[in-house]
Amino acid sequence: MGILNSFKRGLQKTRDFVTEGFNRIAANMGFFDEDMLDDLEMLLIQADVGIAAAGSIMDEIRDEIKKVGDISQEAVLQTLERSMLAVLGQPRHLNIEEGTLTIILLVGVNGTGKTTTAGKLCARYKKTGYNVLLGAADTFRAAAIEQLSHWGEMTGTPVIAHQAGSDPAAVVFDAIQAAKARKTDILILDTAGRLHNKQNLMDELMKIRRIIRREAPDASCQTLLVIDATTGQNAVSQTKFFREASDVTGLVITKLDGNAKGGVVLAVAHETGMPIMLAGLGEGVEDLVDFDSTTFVHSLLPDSDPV
Ligand SMILES: Nc1nc2c(ncn2[C@@H]2O[C@H](COP(=O)(O)OP(=O)(O)OP(=O)(O)O)[C@@H](O)[C@H]2O)c(=O)[nH]1
Ligand SMILES: [Mg+2]
Repeated sequence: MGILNSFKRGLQKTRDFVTEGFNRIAANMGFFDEDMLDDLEMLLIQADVGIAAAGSIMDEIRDEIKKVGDISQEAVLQTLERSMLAVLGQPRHLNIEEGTLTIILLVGVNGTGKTTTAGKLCARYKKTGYNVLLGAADTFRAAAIEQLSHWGEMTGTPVIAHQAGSDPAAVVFDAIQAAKARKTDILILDTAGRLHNKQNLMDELMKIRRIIRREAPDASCQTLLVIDATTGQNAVSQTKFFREASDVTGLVITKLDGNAKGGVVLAVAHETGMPIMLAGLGEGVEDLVDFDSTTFVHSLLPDSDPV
């Protein structure tokens, strides 16, 4: 399936909500007056675009109308598309550097999809011929280790794991040694999303970071913050917390298929300025795609007539 179709299918609920809403607002007259622009702003906020991002998008639409004077449905749609793309910024994909170890560290609050994303990434890279290793650095719950081991079995990938309750930094240490010994291309590390308190979690992530820097100084390390799209504006505050605890290099937004609130991607991009690298569009192994701003926006909005 092409990437546009994957996005369209995954974002179906948000797409229906936004597309139907837009067409409903525009249906009466085929052009936009001030009240209709207010309705459009409300629609964006209801799709979880966030007040600030929605405000910035609407400012651009109003400015364009003032400048050009075109209030047609088509013109508004085109400016909407353009300003959404501006909010999303330049895309950055998760690149694997050849000839050196790549470490992908997955962080995020509990239940956002870290372990699932680890499994999906593992399957993706195995399929393209990389030598992959999984590290179960979520030692908080026995079930977490089992869950990752299950992905390991499914994809034929070795998993470095210790017992539940052991020190996650020790797992990371062992996983790095194993990766070096086995000439692994990509080491994917799963971490805990919940500890006894926030300080514990922050300390643990910082310790993991120190071990990686010390034991694998030449590795290319990507720390991906996994965010659940269904948690709405909460996602923005999570990003701020994790950026302090770990050197987040990019975001993974999961469960975009879960409800009609996929607009949260725009809120997160606007509020944090972090690149969104991957999108989770379902629970299946194939349901993880490189985030593509243009495809995302095209999947959200009604099809515009080519100009
Ligand atoms: N619909 C949907 N479900 C997802 C997606 N990604 C993960 N899930 C589901 O979300 C649930 C939690 O996923 P996990 O991968 O266990 O989340 P986690 O962050 O590892 O959770 P903890 O280990 O408890 O911190 C599971 O039921 C997954 O199948 C997605 O993109 N779409
Ligand atoms: Mg997990």
